[in-house]
Amino acid sequence: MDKIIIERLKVFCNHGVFEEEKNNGQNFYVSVELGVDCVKPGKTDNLNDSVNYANICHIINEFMKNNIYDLIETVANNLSNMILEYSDLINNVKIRIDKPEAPIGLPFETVAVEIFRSWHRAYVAFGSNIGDSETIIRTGLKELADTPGIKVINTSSFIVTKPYGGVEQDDFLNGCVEIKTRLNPYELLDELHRIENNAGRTRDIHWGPRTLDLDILLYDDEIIHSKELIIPHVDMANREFVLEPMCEIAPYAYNPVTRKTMWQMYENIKK
Ligand code: PH2
Ligand code: MG
Ligand code: MG
Repeated sequence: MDKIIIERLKVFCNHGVFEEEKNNGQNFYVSVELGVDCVKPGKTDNLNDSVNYANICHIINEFMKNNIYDLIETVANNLSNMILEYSDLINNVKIRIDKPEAPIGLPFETVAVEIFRSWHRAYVAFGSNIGDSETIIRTGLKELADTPGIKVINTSSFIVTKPYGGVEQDDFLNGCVEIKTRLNPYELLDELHRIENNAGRTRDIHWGPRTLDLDILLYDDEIIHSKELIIPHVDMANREFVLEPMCEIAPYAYNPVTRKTMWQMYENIKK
């Protein structure tokens, strides 16, 4: 990926754990690498096809002067969020904040933090079989779209499906969404749980009736097996209620473990 680079933008401001740092201020130096595709602006010679680095410098300068944080980690994190949101052309950002005058009381060159943040593509399945499922799902999807760091790109049709998995219960309303997110998989999971809880979700019977279920199907090509989270979704290949809506919005998205596309998995099980 091409980059636009800003090196050591100097900002005098007041971040720091100690009162004297907050009162007196010191110099910070901000270095940024923006992941921006330069092919199009390289041909058109039009700034509208790229990201104006001067604007980024001013955003950084103003944010750092108008806020006071204890940690440069927090400064870097907030800056990365603002920069990723600034333009759809920015795919990722690396930020380094140097604080060479930090009050350490020993000779040193500099101290710094460096973070890398990116947009990611994820697919989330939704389902409901208690209450007014259509309204519950629409409300949940609105909350998803309103969550900072999540943009809903595409939503499938809602389909009525027979319960899968052996528990006798009412029919479901199912579908899935494609999102772009700057949250990591665990942050995304927390937001999905928050939205499920807002819909009155309780967790009584495993695979039982639910007001709203939001499951991460895919997150880029990542493979995660932890106590809290498994990605890709383990049972995707057996679930028509997942594969049918996925084939509508992303037939060529694939499971990075089995390397099967949604279309291939659906062809294998559809009746
Ligand atoms: N979800 C389950 C179990 N069974 N069946 C259908 N048709 N739709 C679902 O969303 C569903 C299910 C557990 O998440
Ligand atoms: Mg589920
Ligand atoms: Mg679930």
